[in-house]
Amino acid sequence: MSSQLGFGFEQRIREGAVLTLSDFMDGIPESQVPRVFEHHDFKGRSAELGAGTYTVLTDQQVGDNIISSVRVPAGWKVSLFTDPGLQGRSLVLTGDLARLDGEFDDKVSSIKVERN
Ligand SMILES: [Ca+2]
Repeated sequence: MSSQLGFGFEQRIREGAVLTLSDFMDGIPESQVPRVFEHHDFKGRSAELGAGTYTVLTDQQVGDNIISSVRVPAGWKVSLFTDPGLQGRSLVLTGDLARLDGEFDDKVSSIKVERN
């Protein structure tokens, strides 16, 4: 992927590092960044995810097998995966989803976030 942000995250993605929000937030208004939620209807604990590849989900990203809804602002694409390392079943979102279905609810283990 090409870097529009210029923080050098491509190198860290290749190395398989877990990226944190602070790696990407500089200069991007918070409301324009995708956010994942612990519960349906955008409730519970939540975390903003800047552009990048989250090969595992730490508590900073709400956690593994916990996410139940996702806000995706216009211009973003969020790909959810049921296994770590962008493996397993996948679901691509380009808009808000208030209720993940049974295939993905509490089963998301890695995420790719891109700007369209
Ligand atoms: Ca949940």
